[in-house]
Amino acid sequence: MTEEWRKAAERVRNWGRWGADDQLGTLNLLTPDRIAYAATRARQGRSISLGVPFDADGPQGSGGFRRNPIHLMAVDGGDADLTANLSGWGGAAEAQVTGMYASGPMRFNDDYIMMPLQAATQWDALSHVYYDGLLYNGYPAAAVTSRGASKLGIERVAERGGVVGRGVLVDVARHRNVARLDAGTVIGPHDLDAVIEAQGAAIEPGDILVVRTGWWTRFLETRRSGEWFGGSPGLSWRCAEWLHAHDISAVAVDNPAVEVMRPEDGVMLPLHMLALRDMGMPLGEIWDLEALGHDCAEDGVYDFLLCAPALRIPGAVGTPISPVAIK
Ligand code: UVW
Repeated sequence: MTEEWRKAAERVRNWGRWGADDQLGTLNLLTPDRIAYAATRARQGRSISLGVPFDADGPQGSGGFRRNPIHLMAVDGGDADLTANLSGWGGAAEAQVTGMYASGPMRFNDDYIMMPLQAATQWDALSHVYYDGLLYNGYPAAAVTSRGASKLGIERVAERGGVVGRGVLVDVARHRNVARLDAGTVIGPHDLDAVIEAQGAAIEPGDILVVRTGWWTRFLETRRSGEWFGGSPGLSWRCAEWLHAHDISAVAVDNPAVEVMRPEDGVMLPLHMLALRDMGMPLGEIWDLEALGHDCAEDGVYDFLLCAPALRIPGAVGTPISPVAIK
């Protein structure tokens, strides 16, 4: 790790800022005042989905340590025929389904999903990454075991009712008049300033920064997940001090990892480390910002009420989400 990166890590580190036992990090900046203010940004009653599909055709491919979701039906209408035509097929399940179907014309369907919590649109919990053996706020890496995260699990976010706040879209691709940024494009702090100034929505403390690169459309075009991950444009780790100085509460991008996926100064996932481990700032990945981008360009309004609650999964290091922007 470079000296420059280490020094930046010290400058942005929020450990102790909200108490020695804090597990929420920058979500502490989403105060009641800021949430009430965010609600006033929903003025026209338009709700825009920011989530990508959780399906077998998703961005995880089949080769890495993650897989695409597998969706299985557990009960469906065809089971009525099964109970009628194939007695003895399923023990207790048969008894249960027969009992329900035999009692009248009303039926039900049920299903399961098997997937990594990081399969598609998600928040990374603060327990997701670490270095030098320490997690955010100095918790030991050993706080995360095969039984889950005993500290900094995603349930902390869910229990506090988050993530809800004022979102601000920074549409870097549209600002540059391109459908999407080229592979490997690095977005630096000055780029954020330039786009925000052109768009006209000033950043305020506690805001959730939502950055559009257009990169999600590349995946939809090719469905080649390896190339999509490896070529991703995104934020430079040098944006960490910008995020810190502006008191951003969370950052979400339409790419796989928020940051640019090319080595910057020899550090592995450098912005991940500064955001999650040093600042305590949740990262939102694989968001679909196409509809929001169009909407903001049309009415010239780049802020909105953003609702992206975490699932309450004790000990999880991330959560699938289906965020919405309400304008
Ligand atoms: C890792 O940091 C390993 O994954 P993600 O980009 O999903 O947060």
